[in-house]
Amino acid sequence: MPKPEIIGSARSTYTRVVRMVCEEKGIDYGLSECALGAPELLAIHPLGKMPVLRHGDVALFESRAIASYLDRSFPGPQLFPSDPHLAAFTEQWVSLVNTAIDRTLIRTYLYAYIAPKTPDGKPDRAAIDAVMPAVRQQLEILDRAVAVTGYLAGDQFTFADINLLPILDRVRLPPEGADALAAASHLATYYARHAARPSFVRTVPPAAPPGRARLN
Ligand SMILES: N[C@@H](CCC(=O)N[C@@H](CS)C(=O)NCC(=O)O)C(=O)O
Repeated sequence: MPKPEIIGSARSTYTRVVRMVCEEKGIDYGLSECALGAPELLAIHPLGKMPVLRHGDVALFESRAIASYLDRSFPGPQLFPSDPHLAAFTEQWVSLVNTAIDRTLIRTYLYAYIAPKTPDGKPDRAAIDAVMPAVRQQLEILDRAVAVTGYLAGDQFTFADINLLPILDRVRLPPEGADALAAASHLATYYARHAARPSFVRTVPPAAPPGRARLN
């Protein structure tokens, strides 16, 4: 079987998600680094978002679709459970994270640091202050979700956890995010435990290039 090629960036949370799937399953894959909106992305994703996948004749866009394809196509631990209840729990958390939590924690909070719309390019204090109540509220939701088993879906590591961990990794970098994560004690323990997984360690993003806010 040819080697899957993930096209995206090591700095992108969604690219990291599909890389973590490969790492968890022991899939030999390649990462082709590219910029946002690059022609290689637009050739596959109609909106030019990352990541996209090439695998033999297969070309796919959207991280969840790519992850599901990789999970079904390769041996190794099953990351999308087949049990109906567990499968639904997994989908439930993936959906909430992708439709609401990513928007609050990454697109609004983190971007106010790394891509601020301020005239001087400094972090957008007004945007940060405005979004913090929602950041705290959503981290509390996640805190309750992992409190009992230490996983989002049932008592096993699934794609729901993979889909969340790169976001938590970024949100803890600026000070308010770090404080909010520390205050959500079950979630902080969850993050620390799963951040030790080889799939997470082997996909840590490189530091931001010069000229961009350095949060790591
Ligand atoms: N729903 C998409 C989201 C992908 C996404 O938004 N990726 C970001 C990088 S982490 C991106 O391409 N941003 C550029 C843009 O939104 O134009 C997926 O799950 O693959």
